[in-house]
Amino acid sequence: MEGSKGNRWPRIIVHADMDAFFAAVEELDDPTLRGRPLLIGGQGPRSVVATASYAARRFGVGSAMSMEVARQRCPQALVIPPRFSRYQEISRQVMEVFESFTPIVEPLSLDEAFLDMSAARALFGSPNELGRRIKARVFEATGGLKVSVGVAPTKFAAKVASDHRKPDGLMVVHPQAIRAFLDPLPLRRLWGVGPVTEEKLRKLGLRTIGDVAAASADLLESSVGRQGPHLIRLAQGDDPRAVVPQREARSVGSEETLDVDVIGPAAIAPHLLHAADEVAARLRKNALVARGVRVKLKTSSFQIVSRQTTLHRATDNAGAIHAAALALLPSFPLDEPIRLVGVTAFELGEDSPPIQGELFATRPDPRSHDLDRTMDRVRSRFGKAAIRRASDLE
Ligand code: TTP
Ligand code: MG
Repeated sequence: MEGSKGNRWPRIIVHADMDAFFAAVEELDDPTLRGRPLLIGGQGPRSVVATASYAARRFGVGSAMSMEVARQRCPQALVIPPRFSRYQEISRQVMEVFESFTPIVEPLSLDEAFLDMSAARALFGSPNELGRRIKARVFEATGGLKVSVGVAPTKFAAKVASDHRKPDGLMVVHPQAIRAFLDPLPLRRLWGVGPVTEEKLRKLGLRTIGDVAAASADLLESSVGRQGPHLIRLAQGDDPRAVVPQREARSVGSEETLDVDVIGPAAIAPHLLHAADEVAARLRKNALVARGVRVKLKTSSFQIVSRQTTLHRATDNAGAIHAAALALLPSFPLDEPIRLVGVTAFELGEDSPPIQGELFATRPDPRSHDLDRTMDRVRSRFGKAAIRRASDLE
């Protein structure tokens, strides 16, 4: 069971951003550089600073500044030319760590990504504990790099939060604290507000995100057009944007919001079968097999709970996935009506012919495998609704 704190989180979104990324990698690879003022960038007269170590930032230098100006402000800084392939290599390690927490990872740049942890919350403890674990795993995997982490119910709040306590930061913004967190921040922290929009908003007498949240939609629309209502919603902490994974699929899922809520395992089971059918069909279509099976349920009060299990053998069989999903049901709190049922297969691998002697273990029931294939063929010729299991029908 989740703690009562976790229950008020509609979604758990993490934004993670490495500290002084290029400079930190240079310090990692050459410990004699640690703690020294570093400017990463070219030496030429027109070059700009890609990033500065935190020791150099104290002198008022930073990204995108001309190298010339930066060197004037911080003459003792060491200038280091960037090594992009090394940064890419470390970036891959970091993204892999993120993907070990959730398949829903949206990288924004080499050193930064959103993670949607909503479905995996039961695995990693409280949002604070989750943030600590991500930081520790990144540190471990890279051999000593630090990442700042923001955890919040929306992308916008998570992004602002990760920056709030940099470097080596961890900040959790609880759903009920979003407004208090955002309100005092300056206009420029609002997504989509550049210098031009900022000036327009200032002319309206607005100074902070809280001012925007309290402004009238008509007033804002007359000044900044259709962006106005959007900015108000964002300032009010209303940001429904989803984390959109941009990597190759690491899992295959199917979920369905039910026409009517159901209660109890017997009522949930047919929906699990329906989802397992879909998942298995997509696995087969992509010549994949899965070892992990995850069930996600959303209660009528919109709480999401998920549980997962690992199969002895990888499968693309609907029956095997359904059986694993059913076996997870007793570990759910099932006393509330359920409005959404989902099944996800993960730990994917390529489908390969069964090894001799393992035939029956790999394909526990050859007839059920044939049934799956037949259903695929009928569906692909006549559409998805053409055939359903008898047990799928009410
Ligand atoms: P950032 O995350 O913006 O900066 P950072 O990681 O150096 O520092 P911090 O997050 O702690 O504030 O960018 C990540 C890397 O991208 C940065 O190390 C260098 C590169 N970069 C540029 O090359 N040019 C730029 O203008 C910016 C902003 C970043
Ligand atoms: Mg960074």
